[in-house]
Amino acid sequence: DPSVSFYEPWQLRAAFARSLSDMYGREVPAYTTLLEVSHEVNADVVRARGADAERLGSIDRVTAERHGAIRVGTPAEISQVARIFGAMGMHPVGFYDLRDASSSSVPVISTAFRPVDRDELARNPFRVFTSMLVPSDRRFFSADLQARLERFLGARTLFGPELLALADRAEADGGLAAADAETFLRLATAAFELGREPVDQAWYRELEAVSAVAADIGGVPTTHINHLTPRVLDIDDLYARMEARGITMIDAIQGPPLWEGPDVLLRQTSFRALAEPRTFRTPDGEVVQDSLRVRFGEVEARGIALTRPGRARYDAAITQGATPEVWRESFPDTEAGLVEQGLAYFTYEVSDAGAGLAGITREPVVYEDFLPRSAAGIFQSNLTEEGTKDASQSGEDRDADWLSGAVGRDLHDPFDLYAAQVAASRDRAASDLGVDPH
Ligand code: OOG
Ligand code: NI
Repeated sequence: DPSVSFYEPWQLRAAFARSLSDMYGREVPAYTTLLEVSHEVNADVVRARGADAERLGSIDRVTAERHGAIRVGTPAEISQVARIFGAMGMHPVGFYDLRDASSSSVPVISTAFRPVDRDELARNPFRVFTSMLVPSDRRFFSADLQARLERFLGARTLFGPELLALADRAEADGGLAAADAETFLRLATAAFELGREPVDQAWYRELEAVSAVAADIGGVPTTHINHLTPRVLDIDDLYARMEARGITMIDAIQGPPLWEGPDVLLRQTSFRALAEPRTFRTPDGEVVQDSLRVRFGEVEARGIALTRPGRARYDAAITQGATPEVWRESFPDTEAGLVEQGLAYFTYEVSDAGAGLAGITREPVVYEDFLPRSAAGIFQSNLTEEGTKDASQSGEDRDADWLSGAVGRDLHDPFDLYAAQVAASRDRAASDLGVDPH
């Protein structure tokens, strides 16, 4: 944008999300179809429901809204990722351990980089689910394979020195001058392009036999965006329209069912990973064309953020099956019911009720995070091979503190962030009304 001479973190974030989206659209044309259909669905919902359609975010926010998913191999790599996202005002939130999500487990632990302040979220809520391989987990990797994997990962460079220097400068100075911003955005986008170098076939296949995700991360010398997910206001409609266009979707929409009560947390679905051409180097040195199916097109609908008790209720309901019947037994069918039972987060805004009277309106807080169970499902639904896992071995302990150490930054607790948003709104409302909030 030639009118901008200095890019603040949110402008870098918004520009990066657009740039990644353009790049991913060129690499995965079906993603462009998904965007088209998402826009059609959103426009129809706004037409049909009016202001109510924007209850969980303005249509401008929702239209630009994406989440990305990336996967890296080592603490050094994830700490570099944290510097790049830090430059864009994106901070690590939450800890997800996908290694023992029962039926579908993958050898990674994850966090999500995203803006944490209300105003920053409103400007652009871009978030990236970021996973890191755990090569020391004996359920997946032998000591020998771990050693070779760590050697391979230790020898590669995902993010060059110029990109990292610009990232550090942006974070220290609160942004970048236009020319530097342009370089930063170009290098950051390029870092997530699909690699063109031939893949070592034997190495890739050896890892793939253990876990397709391990091969995707540790079988290639570069990283890439795995998927970029737009937000829709009616995911059931989107699902039907994609199938009508002849695009095969995974079997189900994951998360809560379609029902008459308020939408909570997250509902997600995706089209199946498409075969993308990749070059391989065979063990006898020949370069051959083949294909890999690792990247897919996900789409999501976001609902209201749940409190810890609300989340416990959600987890219990999901294990009983995400049917409308289970939901009717588990959740009240109005926002007022969610408030009364303390199940979800709402902010309080002072509005002018007319005739000089102030009114207080209650606004739902949109869920900004992810769900480990659907995350594992999303990983797995797009893998063709089950992989092998030795359940008799025990997994290496990896918790939020450990990941925080690897990332080199504190991990925010998502519940704390939502609660702080509610508390801030109460304070604002009280001061607007000139009363003591306590
Ligand atoms: C990340 C899977 C998690 C989501 O939306 O839950 C995720 C991955 O496949 O790398 O993106
Ligand atoms: Ni995703």
